[in-house]
This record gives sequence, C-alpha cells and structure tokens, in this order.
Amino acid sequence: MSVAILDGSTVRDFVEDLKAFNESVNESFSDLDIDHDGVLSRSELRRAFECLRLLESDFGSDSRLTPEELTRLYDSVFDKFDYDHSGAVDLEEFRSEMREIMLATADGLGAAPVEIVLEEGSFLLQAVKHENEKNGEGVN
Ligand SMILES: [Ca+2]
Repeated sequence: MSVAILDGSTVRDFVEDLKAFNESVNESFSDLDIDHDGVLSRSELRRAFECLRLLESDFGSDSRLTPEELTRLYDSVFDKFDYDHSGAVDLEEFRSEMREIMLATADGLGAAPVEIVLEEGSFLLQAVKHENEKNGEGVN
C-alpha cells in the first residue's frame, strides 16, 4: 500500500500510453483468469474488483455498502463488462471497459492533485508508476 499524489492527467496519460496500458490489462487479465479458460466469469470479475479497489476508490473508502448492495453493484458491473451478454468477459471487453473506467476516474479526479492511498496492484498505482517512470523518477 502506498500514498500517491495524482490528478486526472496521471490516469489519462497512462490510459493513452497504449503499450503500457495494454501490458497492465493483459497482466491483470491473466492473473484474474483463475481457471485459465480465457474469459472472466462473474466470480473472477468480482474478485478483480475487490483486488483492484477500483470501486472502493470510486465510491470512497468510507462508503458502507451492505453485502446485498455490493452484490448488486458487482452484478451491474459484470453486465456492463459483458458487452455481448455471453455470460463471460473476454480480454477485449475487459480492456475497453477498464479504459472507460480509468477515463471516468480521470474525469472525476480533474486537474486538482489529490492524495490517494493505493493498494499494490491497483490500476491507479500503475498509473502513478507510469508517470514516475516517464519523469525519470524511481518507483518507490
Ligand atoms: Ca476464467
């Protein structure tokens, strides 16, 4: 876990660097595809969001959702990812949805730098590392 200062452009630059972004997406996808069938099931995707902490950062760490509300939330996220309603999320669906989520996060952050606590492995942390590397600073 680390604390980083970032703003919308940190996230946007990362998403727009297709090579870096695709690498992260591919890596996450294969980590998340526990049974290696090439697609993410409902439970695999739910685990993804619990790990990536994307929803928590969107909704604020102090939001208190009941388990039922969380399940509804994750179900609606899955349906959004599963664009062709095949019951599973493939790599292309995952990539395009992650891209949208990250860009929405960038818009939400806006231009004012904020301090955010980031879990290891979160896409936002990867965005910060990406910016640091671009600026020639070490990753810490
Ligand atoms: Ca799978």
